[in-house]
Amino acid sequence: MKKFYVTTPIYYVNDVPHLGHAYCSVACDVLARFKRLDGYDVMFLSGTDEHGQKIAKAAAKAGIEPQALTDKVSQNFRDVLKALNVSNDDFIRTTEERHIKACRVLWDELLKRNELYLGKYAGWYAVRDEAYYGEDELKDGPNGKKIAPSGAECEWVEEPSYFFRLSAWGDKLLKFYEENPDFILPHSRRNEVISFVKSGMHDLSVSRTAISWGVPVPNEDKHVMYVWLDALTNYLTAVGYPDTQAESYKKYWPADMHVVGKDILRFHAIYWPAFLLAAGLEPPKHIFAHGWWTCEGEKMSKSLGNVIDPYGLIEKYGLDQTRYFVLREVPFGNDSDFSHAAMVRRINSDLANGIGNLAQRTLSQIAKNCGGAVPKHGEFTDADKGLLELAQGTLVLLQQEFEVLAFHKALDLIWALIAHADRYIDEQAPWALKKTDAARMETVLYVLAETLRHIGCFLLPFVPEKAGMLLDQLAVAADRRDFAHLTDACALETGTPLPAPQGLFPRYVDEEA
Ligand code: ME8
Repeated sequence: MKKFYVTTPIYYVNDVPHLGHAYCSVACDVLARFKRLDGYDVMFLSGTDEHGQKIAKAAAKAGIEPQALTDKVSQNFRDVLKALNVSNDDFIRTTEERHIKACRVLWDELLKRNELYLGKYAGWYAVRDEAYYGEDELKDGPNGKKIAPSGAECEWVEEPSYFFRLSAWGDKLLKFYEENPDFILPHSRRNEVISFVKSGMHDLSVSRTAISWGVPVPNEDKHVMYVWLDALTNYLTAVGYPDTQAESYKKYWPADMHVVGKDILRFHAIYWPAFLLAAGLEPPKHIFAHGWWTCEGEKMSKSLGNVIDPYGLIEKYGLDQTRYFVLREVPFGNDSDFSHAAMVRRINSDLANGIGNLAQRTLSQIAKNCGGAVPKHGEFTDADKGLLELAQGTLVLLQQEFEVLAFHKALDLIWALIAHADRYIDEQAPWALKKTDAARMETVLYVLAETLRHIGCFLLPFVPEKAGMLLDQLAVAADRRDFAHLTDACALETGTPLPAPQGLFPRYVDEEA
């Protein structure tokens, strides 16, 4: 069986889960669900990033122990995944024993291979990003502060530290990018990584002595691991590392797709493959950097009080409406500004008037005029064949778009099929055939029902509940909803009783407007 290992970033537990976190998790969920339907054995991982200075500081501010903070906030992230109907197979916390063990074994491996050495770090550090910055990258801010390109404030740090020999990996990384042109997606992000590596790499500080909230470095009481080395290792831990003979490790590693926000591409596309290659492990196949959601043009943040709460969206607009909107509104990889007006437009035009209306028109005519059962089809005309062929041909196009996580283009393809079906129903006018040619009316409604079966299967990854309802209304059994069951263009069996049709997507009427 083909396998697919997909991951979200692990979320910092100093924040409330907001639209940005929901976005990435839903995107990975859509990908995982698509691959499962397409016959892959999928491993889908999410989790929380719980160590480091940022978390220690947040706990101190809240007046609680870091472990207590992480227990509470990690659960909030777990809960929001559930509320979003995200189907992750595992949820990892970096404070778990399995993970601490994995980090320490990886460390020993790097040390054994002479990839680490003890030195002293003297330079700039941004706690918000948990990142080291070179002097040349910084700008002067107010009150003599130094500001990183991300906008984070930097502080001067001097401490004994272990270093990873990153400077020795530049050429090997460049060769790796050249040999794997699809490693960094979307392709538009590739150059920024390559030019950063070409500009020359310094060895990377990978342990800290000024803080203690982290994975202890083996045999070095005063050092804890740099939080990014710890965090990135989560992708290995979850499939069984350090047991490289474990069934799950052999099956799933290397990861097929790490989906990350564009702000953390450098860590995933540079440090991560360097650590792995240095430890003699295979790097992941692809890193996809998605874009950023802002709210009214501002970065969302707890302190600005402008975070978009996923629970609020689900309550106001519905779960599947929310999932659909975030993936339809903007190409995955681009930035977007959240707007309620755009959300309402999408719900009404694409969902209520688009798929909702097509399903309603078809299913209510079947209920009224075909005795509430799958109609009988006669010989197909060119128009019938044209629609069925488009439905059949859509799968391979979707598979191509999913290779590069072009969710909006995948949805475009499904909506092109819906538009074709809308034209077909208008042209064939089954309501008029009722009196003149009942047999032809049944054929037309059969073709539409089959098209809806295809659309239902294609929509399952995006809107699992609503697509499930649609397939229920066509009496498609739960074990016949995967893409293998689309090889037959006419799988619906004439005479199968259908349940009474129910609306899928109501129009959204803004009561406050
Ligand atoms: O960076 N728009 O965690 P994090 C879109 N722990 N996506 C957003 C977003 C926004 N406004 N805000 C957050 C970390 N995200 C590290 C990762 S991985 C080994 C360690 C999404 O909680 C985006 O995918 O700050 C981002 O990369 C992710 O949440 C994690 O952000």
